[in-house]
Amino acid sequence: MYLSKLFIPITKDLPAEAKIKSHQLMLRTGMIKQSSAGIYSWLPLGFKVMKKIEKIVREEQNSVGAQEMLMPTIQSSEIWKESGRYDDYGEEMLRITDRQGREMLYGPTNEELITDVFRSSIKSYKSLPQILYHIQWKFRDEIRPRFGVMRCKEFYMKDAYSFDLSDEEAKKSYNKMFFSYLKTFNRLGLKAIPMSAETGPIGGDLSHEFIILADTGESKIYTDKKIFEINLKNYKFNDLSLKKMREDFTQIYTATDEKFDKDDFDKKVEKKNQVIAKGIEVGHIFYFSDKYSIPMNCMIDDKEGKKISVKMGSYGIGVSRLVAATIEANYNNDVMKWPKSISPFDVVIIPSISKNNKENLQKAEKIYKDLKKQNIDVLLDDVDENMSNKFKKHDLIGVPYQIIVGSKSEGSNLEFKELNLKSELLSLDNIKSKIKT
Ligand code: 5CA
Repeated sequence: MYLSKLFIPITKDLPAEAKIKSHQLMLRTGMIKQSSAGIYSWLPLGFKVMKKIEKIVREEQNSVGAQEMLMPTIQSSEIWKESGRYDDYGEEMLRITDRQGREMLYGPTNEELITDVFRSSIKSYKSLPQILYHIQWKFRDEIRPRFGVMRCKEFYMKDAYSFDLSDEEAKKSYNKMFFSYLKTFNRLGLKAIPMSAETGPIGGDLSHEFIILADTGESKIYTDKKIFEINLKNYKFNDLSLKKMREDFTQIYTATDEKFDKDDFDKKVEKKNQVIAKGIEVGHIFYFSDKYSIPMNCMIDDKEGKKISVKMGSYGIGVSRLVAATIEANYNNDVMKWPKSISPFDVVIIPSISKNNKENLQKAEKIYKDLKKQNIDVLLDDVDENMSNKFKKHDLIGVPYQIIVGSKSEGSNLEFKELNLKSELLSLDNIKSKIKT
């Protein structure tokens, strides 16, 4: 893509309404545009990053055997009346009436809808276990939407739902999701901490939040450095090993502000291992057994032909929130640097251009074509602007690698720079292999 053709409305001014770095940057680099309070359009740069995150989330869901489907955003109030949450959910639920006067709502979450799908299709223990998921827009009429897409009204969420025959079996599904979440956040280059959590309006008594470290996070967390040393590769994908994995994670001290007790922390965590940091919740998983299946009559025949209620859990990842959360986790010294796995481009070529010298631009175009052929997603900054402005702009956009075509290039060697590091002279072949690894 040529920068001059890209729809990327970069602004110089710091947006006054944006209080945190990710919100400022997403507005400044034209990743998003607010359409009304808590509701955003995703412009090409932001959309590209979100789609890359979505792809990783999807791959990791599929790899633990979850099956993708798609449920609608608009739901009927009937099923919510059955579960008892239609009144309980309160003002966060956006309620709509259709032309026949039927009460509808924009789904804030999908426990009821998936239970309805499940009860009408599955009748026998033979079809269990199942994990279904979708990636879909949700709406919560947040009283105080803030920090851009971090806490907004309309957001993009991956939500999965597990169905099992017994509590014991259901915990195995829970552990699979726990594992898949940690792998997902690793691939996004984030340090995630699973913390035992309150269940709120979703319900149940087993729940974990996944919090990633970021200086501007809303929650303060206390934990032990050891939690970052657990290597997921040491666990196999079987029930026993995944049970051990969850135990290994959950036996390590973690607490948020509300539950923090200094004496307990000092007793359980050696001074040199104590981590006190800020974090952002990017995922939340719940086991709530038959909270929905009993009132909604989601029953199946067990081996003896007896009717039993299905045991369920639900598992959410804030896909759109992750775009902002990743920025918060990676922003450093006024430079944004995307993890390679989700960067909007793999590399940017920055030629030094002037009115009477188009040689660098021609050289850059040649490199551009060459990289394209190798399936490298490359951005070419063909805008006629001085180099210092260009560098400032690319520090904002955060593409992790730069090829600078200017006075420093020598023969076939090019100036290559990894953001936040010093530049070096490398051959194009060496550059390609750096980008690809
Ligand atoms: N049904 C369950 C699991 S599928 C559920 O809805 N869980 S949740 O309420 O915790 O939401 C899941 C994830 O969605 C959160 O961890 C968070 O990352 C994201 N999320 C929730 N509310 C918002 C919001 N207002 N703006 C942006 N992301 C949000």
